[in-house]
Amino acid sequence: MSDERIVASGDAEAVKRESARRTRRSFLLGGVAAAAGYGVARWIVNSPDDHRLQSALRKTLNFDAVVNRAVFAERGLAPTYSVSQAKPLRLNGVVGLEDVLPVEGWRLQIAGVANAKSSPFYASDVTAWEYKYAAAVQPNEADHDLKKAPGKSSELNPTGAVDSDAGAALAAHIEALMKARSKKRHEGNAEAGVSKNALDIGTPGLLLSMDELMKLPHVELVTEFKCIEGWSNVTQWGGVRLRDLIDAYPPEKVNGREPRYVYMEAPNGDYYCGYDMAAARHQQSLLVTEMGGEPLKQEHGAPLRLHMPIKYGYKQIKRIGLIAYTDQKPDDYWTKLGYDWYAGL
Ligand SMILES: Nc1nc2c(c(=O)[nH]1)N[C@H]1C(S)=C(S)[C@@H](COP(=O)(O)O)O[C@H]1N2
Ligand SMILES: [Mo]
Repeated sequence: MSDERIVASGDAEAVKRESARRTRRSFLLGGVAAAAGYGVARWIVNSPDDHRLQSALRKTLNFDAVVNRAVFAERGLAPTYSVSQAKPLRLNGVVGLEDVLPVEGWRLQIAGVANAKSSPFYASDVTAWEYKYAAAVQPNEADHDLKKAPGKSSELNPTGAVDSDAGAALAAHIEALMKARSKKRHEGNAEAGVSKNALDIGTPGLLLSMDELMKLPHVELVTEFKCIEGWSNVTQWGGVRLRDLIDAYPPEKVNGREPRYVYMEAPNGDYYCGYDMAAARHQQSLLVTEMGGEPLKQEHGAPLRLHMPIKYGYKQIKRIGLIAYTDQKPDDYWTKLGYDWYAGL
């Protein structure tokens, strides 16, 4: 692991300039909305559905994304805070995290890499990697109660890395979450559907262990995590820049240029997210291995999750199993359920 510890905070002036710009943008968009008034409301109400939002609303979201990229080109920095301001992050969303996944049983699949064959980490079929889980907890769909899968608890701890206490702790966390949400409709993969970007069996690429990932420069970041549900939390993160991973394992060129997007998926394919290359290469986009100065917990996405402070929480995928470079705008779990693809802040 590298000793180099870099603080990814932007300088205070850059942050100030950025907030001034954002304020101007709010004015502009607010003004447009106010001026448009009744006509816009009719247009929205009468427009057909597009991914569960009326297409007019969808167009507005897409327009906002265009403005966002044109004005900021994803270069704006999210504000940073001191470590003393950081608080523990709540647990919010456990799609794809039903089992405990020790780091030894994990690999990062990378697809679309240039000259993959000449890499020592080359795999002729990255999908053949079998994630080795240590424990299983299964939500009972009927009452949102959680029970350990029978027969599984005695098989806990095959590696010694995760003991049954960790499994029980995760079960308790998930149970608390389900209780808190029991009045809401449960939306899982069954609803979002399988991602169109799921890799075909036989896709070549790289399989990286955590040891390899840890050779990239370590970065610390204290930023605000914002969930679209209306809460936020100043959180301390540690890990490596996604940008550094992309530079270390660069994508195969498409028509002589870099592909436009990065796609990520949790190991079982239940949760997935897409990012444009600018957001992926943003200096604050972090592949997280530590939270609050401690190793990342299972329920927060261990062994590896994404923090991307320029985007809402639903883009910050937990437990990354796959990173794929692609030139087609990738599928996104919450976009399929109606949220904006760009999710920019
Ligand atoms: N694998 C996975 N990643 C996920 C989710 C999820 O359900 N599964 N939920 C997302 C949403 S909506 C939010 S707000 C954040 C919550 O992260 P936290 O539980 O660490 O607070 O994770 C995001 N990443
Ligand atoms: Mo969220």
